Amino acid sequence: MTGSTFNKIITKSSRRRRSKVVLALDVFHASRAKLLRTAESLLRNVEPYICGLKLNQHLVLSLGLFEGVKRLVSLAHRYGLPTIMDAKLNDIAPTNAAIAKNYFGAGFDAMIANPIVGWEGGMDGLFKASRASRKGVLLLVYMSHPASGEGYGQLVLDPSTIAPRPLFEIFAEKAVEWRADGVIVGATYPEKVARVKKIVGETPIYSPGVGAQGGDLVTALRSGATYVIIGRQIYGARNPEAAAEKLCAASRQ
Ligand code: BMP
Repeated sequence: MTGSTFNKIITKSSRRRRSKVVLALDVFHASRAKLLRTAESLLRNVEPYICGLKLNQHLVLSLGLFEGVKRLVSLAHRYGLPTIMDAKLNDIAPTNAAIAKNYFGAGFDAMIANPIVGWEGGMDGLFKASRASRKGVLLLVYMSHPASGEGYGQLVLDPSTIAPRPLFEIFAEKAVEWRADGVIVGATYPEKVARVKKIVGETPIYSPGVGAQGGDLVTALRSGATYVIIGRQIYGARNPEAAAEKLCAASRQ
């Protein structure tokens, strides 16, 4: 649903910067002080070419949520960039809600979650906490890694239908029903991106797996992705700024 608060923020950021690239800042360094400096300097250098920042546990575990990570989130906000916490939440409602409230407390604008736990007593807690804080929820629908089909591609007998259906199609339908702010579909499976697009319509599709995992940015966007999530192809490049600039330009086509 494009009208949500989180969608408004990222749409505005994407239009203003003319970029559909969300940076996955998954850097690591044994020295925590060096790690924070590296992460901050990377963000400073590439910020003109991205429309959002996604953090995973890489930085949370090393830098601490209310210490280094909160500083990074504030830095992103100073540039006008929305921030997504990739915790892939996957628990009972009170636990999901408590984890999300911590991340929202540190300033994050949206959470990534796994719809496998279902609504009642699972995802409902997360959506309630997110709506109360006017934050976003993005749901995994088809992941980017080679074994993704073992889970998301399974044919299941949904109680509402007679014939077996791929699980990811049901997740895509649930994302619409639950009014998620976006779905995640791997750029490594452009045909899945296209299929999900048909189901979710205006709900934005975030597509990771570009570059290092073999996915192609332009193919993903042409297949229906709204944004691409990119990590190593930017922060692992000899010149991250030049890499981000090139990917940003490619995302405008
Ligand atoms: P990279 O561009 O370096 O492959 O990083 C992709 C990022 O997106 C990582 O943070 C990863 O955890 C995340 N991700 C993914 O790669 N595939 C998915 O299906 C879902 C993800 O969140």
